[in-house]
Amino acid sequence: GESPGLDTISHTLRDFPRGKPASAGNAKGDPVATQDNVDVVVAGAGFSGLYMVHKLREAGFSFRVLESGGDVGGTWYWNRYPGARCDIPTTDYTYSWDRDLEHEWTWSEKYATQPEILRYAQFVANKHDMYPHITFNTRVKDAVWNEKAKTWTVSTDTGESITCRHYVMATGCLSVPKDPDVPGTGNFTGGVYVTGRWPHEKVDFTGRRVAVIGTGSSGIQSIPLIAEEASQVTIFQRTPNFSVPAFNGQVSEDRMAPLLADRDAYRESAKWTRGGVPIAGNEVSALVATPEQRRELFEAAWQRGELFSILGVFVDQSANAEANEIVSEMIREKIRQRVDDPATAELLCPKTYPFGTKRPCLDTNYYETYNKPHVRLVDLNSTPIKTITANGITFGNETVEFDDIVYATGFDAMTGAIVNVDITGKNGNTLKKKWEHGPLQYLGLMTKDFPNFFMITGPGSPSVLSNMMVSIEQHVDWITDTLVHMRNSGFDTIEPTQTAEDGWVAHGSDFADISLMKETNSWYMGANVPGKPRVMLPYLGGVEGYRKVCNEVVDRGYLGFTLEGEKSQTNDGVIRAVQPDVFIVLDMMAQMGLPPLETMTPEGAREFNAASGAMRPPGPEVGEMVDGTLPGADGTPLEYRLYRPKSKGPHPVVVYFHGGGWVIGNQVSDEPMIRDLVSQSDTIFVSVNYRHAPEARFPAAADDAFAAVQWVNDHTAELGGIPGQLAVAGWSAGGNVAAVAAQLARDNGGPALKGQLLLTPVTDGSKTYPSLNDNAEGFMLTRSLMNWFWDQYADTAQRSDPKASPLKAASLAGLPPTTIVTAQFDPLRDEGDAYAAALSSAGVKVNHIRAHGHIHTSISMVGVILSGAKYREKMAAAVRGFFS
Ligand code: FAD
Ligand code: N01
Repeated sequence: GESPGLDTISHTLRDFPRGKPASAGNAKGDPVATQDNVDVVVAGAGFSGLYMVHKLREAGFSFRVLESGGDVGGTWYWNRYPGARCDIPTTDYTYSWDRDLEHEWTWSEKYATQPEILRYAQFVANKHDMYPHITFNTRVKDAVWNEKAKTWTVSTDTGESITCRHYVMATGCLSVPKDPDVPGTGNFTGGVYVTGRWPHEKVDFTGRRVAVIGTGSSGIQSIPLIAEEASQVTIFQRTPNFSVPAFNGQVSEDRMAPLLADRDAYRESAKWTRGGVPIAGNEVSALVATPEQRRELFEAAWQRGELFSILGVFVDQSANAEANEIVSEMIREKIRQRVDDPATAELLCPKTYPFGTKRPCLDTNYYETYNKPHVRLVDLNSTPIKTITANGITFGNETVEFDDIVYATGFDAMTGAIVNVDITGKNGNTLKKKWEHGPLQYLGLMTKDFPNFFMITGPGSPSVLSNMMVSIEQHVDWITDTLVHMRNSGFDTIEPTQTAEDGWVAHGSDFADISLMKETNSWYMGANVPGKPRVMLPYLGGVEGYRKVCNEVVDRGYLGFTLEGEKSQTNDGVIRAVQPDVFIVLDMMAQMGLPPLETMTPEGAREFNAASGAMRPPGPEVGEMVDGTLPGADGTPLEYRLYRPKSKGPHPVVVYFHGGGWVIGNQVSDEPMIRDLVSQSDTIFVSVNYRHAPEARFPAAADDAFAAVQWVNDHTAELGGIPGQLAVAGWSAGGNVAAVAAQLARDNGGPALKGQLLLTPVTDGSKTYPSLNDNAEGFMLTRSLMNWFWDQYADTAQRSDPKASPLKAASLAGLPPTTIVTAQFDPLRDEGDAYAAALSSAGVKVNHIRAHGHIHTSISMVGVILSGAKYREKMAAAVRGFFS
């Protein structure tokens, strides 16, 4: 990232705001707060810092606010470029904490301009007499924790040193412009402008030749207005952005109506939405909708001109690439309609990443601007900038002269302002060092080894993915409530535990893993700043889900925090340990209040299971499905379904046994997972039903399983299989009978098996493993259901028989290569783990896959629980491995 021009640019950045005296002090000339020992220091006087002032004053804390800019407003103080506006309707991008404000201030437009939003911030600061608390033109340089005194010492670039108990960074997510990493930036002698540090006086581009580098929101908002003045505008585009028309103007009726009807209810409802803006959710899948339905839903969302409507046309567009492509293409069609020249239109159409994985833009006349004769688009992918010269830019094979260069190149987002301050916590640990590979934090609010250090809308919180006003208020409330709680309870310090922090970071990355966002080079991923670690910075769980988490942490006695003072308290633990999508499904099921299976008759349980199975996505297509019967151990015909891959046979064959506690299910009850495994492993699966308990108790199921394996082995060629290429597989009770069948095959002279694949199997009913108690309830398969299954299947005495509990076999030597998948929150986890360990000790080749954050049933839920997909991939790879 070294470029000769950085110094000049940094100098330019430092110099702003131009025309204002860079003296420390209070903007209004009131006496400036001068205390050097306070309860709380807040850095930043944007909307976060201002609300902190209100809350801290209300709670009776002493405090100082330090702001590097010359006035309040933060983002809206610095970003004065032409066209700067909000992209959340201003009716929603509004404080809710002052009820009267709702009547005293009226936004003039759907999306207010920067000057209006800045005036609003100033209005609030004046109304609530906040200015005397804020020291302007004063930057926090470093902050050091004093472990003995339990205080922070905060130092400024004006030479002040302030001691405080708590240090809060309200320094903004998009407040540090990224150093323009373009070669030769320092050579240019014309006008240089950075959107995020725009001069206070109007910049007049009339008659000038202007280059704009960057086509994010700042570029897209400013380009049309620059083009209205300039004689020539050349836009240097690296990655095109998706932009939709803002349709700015009057606030729409349907936005205003609910607000006017009941403002409190409206504001409250915003707090319990995904994005912090009340909006009717769409439950339609793009993959299921007809072309007409798609068009209708898309046009309706388009006409609203709102980010959250176009981001939520279809329920699956943010998680499913195919669904996303449907929306992406409809937006591209619109872009093509707006741009006259087809070649330019194609360059403006984003094609390298899914819609929504970079922040989309709302524009006014952006694409139409390219229809003007004096506006030119340069594609940096085909003609990169070689260098900026004294009076122009050399790119491709040409050099073009410019009077001005506008850098709309974005920000060092979310972490930039925080690590810009040298922060030293316990034992000399620095935050820069700790965050070298990504922001390690708990709830985006605090970080271990840095007691009493808080961040507002920090990395790890929904932050920039939400209406920031709603998120800012929630964070400020949480922080001040915590400070009040500490004061009332005699605690001096608060700090997250290692367990809690690790758990939250893992939860954040689990979310990223199931989103389309992690593949895209966006500032959400830190990918816009050279050398910045690539991690998902904001939390993807939404405003509502996150608020629940924060509230639950408090309700559970500050779970994951150590509080110390007159007394000391640590409630260690992880707030969200199950996979995010597993959590959502469990939450939904809990709300449905379904009756436990074990309260039904076996027949009732079977019907219930079949009915819920009928609602699942079917799983991927396979080549062919053939139904048949084969003779069971006692001659009873057993139904089977054969799943053939699409490729030309013959194929290896897996004999598969379904789950269902030996009581429920049948040869088709695990079909979506089987289809997925078949298509991924290119192997035939023969899923065989077996006799069920209580009608046929132990050992009927086990004997049937072995009989089925023998029969399939004898008929491999007729079934389209490769003789001798045979393995067994099963899930849960099916894993149990598969494991038993493998032992019987070993002990009865064949058939020879190439492998066994056991997904969360039952392996030992003879004793109670800890996981049966730890995961007894709340994870679908419960301890009481498992006990009920066993009671249906086998007497207590029979459960020590290796045909019921394969772990009890005298020897496990000589069994085929084994892949076992166990799930962290499965009551059966420990017996699966024990079987894997015992097989391994007996010399069997074992591939033990531990599914972190999963439950007994989640890996089988194809198309519902996305986080299970990677385990099915591993299972399919294991199957291929058996036969390679
Ligand atoms: P900021 O407004 O960034 O304020 C932080 C302040 O801290 C700044 O004034 C900065 O000077 C100061 N500071 C930083 N470091 C230090 C230091 N070391 N010492 C002292 N002071 C320091 N969000 C939305 O929800 N909706 C929108 O429509 C929207 N539009 C946006 C448009 C633009 C152009 C940009 C850049 C962002 C937009 N955002 C929007 C995000 C916006 O940043 C937030 O909505 C919100 O304004 C952030 O407020 P804040 O107080 O947390 O941070
Ligand atoms: O910054 P950005 P922004 N050479 O990072 C390009 C909020 N906001 O200031 O995509 C050439 O989005 C870069 O290209 P690429 C909003 O949240 C809101 O526009 O990295 N090009 C990209 O095109 C927004 O998302 C509003 O390939 C280079 C652009 O510069 C966030 O702030 C308005 C380059 C940067 O886009 C940031 O927006 C403004 C290089 N070396 C901002 N480096 C509203 O509308 C970067 N680029 C409310």
